[in-house]
Amino acid sequence: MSVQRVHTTVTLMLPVQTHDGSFTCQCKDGYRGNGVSCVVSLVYNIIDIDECAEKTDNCHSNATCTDTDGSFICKCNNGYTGSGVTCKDIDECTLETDDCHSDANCINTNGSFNCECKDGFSGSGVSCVNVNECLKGTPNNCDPNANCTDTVGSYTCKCQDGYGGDGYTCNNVNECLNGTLNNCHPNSNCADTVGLTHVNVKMVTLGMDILAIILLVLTHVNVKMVTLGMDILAIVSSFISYSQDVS
Ligand SMILES: [Ca+2]
Ligand SMILES: [Ca+2]
Ligand SMILES: [Ca+2]
Repeated sequence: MSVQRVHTTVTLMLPVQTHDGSFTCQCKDGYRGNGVSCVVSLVYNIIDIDECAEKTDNCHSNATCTDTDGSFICKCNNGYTGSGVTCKDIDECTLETDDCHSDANCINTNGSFNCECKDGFSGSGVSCVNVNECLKGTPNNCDPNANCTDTVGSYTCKCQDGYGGDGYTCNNVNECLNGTLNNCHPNSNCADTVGLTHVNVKMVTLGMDILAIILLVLTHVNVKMVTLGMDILAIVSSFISYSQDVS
């Protein structure tokens, strides 16, 4: 529907400066006259046209048209800059006029921008907090045989004792192949186990020590027994010899 308004008496002068210092007057669009006098009157039946409603304005697609008496105004929408006839996106990220968190990435969009928390952080983008990847149930790339340590924005993985690797992949270390990695006696057998071998090695060593002590005790006892037996035998022999001498 055409929106029109009829004006009764309006006088408007618009001076226009010229190069020689004088000036000329030019009536605004929608008014008529010689410039010194611009009149809208019923005599001329001049009517203002709502160019915005008529869609006869030349505002940019990203601008808002506002009708005025005798003309219209184009103003770029929020997020855009320009004359209104031309409007271009404002890159808030480059201009750093965004409100993204310091731990978020700013992504410019046409007419606006988005904030996305960086890897290792979670939140709306305007606010971001560290993710604890080491919490039970939180997925991380640590090997099952590695210890996870949370850091701000990330985490680290370190292979547990008895395993070698970068933390993301950990493999059993055979301590028996390296004399500096086990404390087995040179004359003992080292048995590698998966993971905490050194504990087992110590257990084996302890077992060997206990066995050696038992053997030593047993041997000592036997020696005494033998000695005691020899003594008894000597006494008996002496007694027999004495008895024979007496008889
Ligand atoms: Ca108008
Ligand atoms: Ca933008
Ligand atoms: Ca973290």
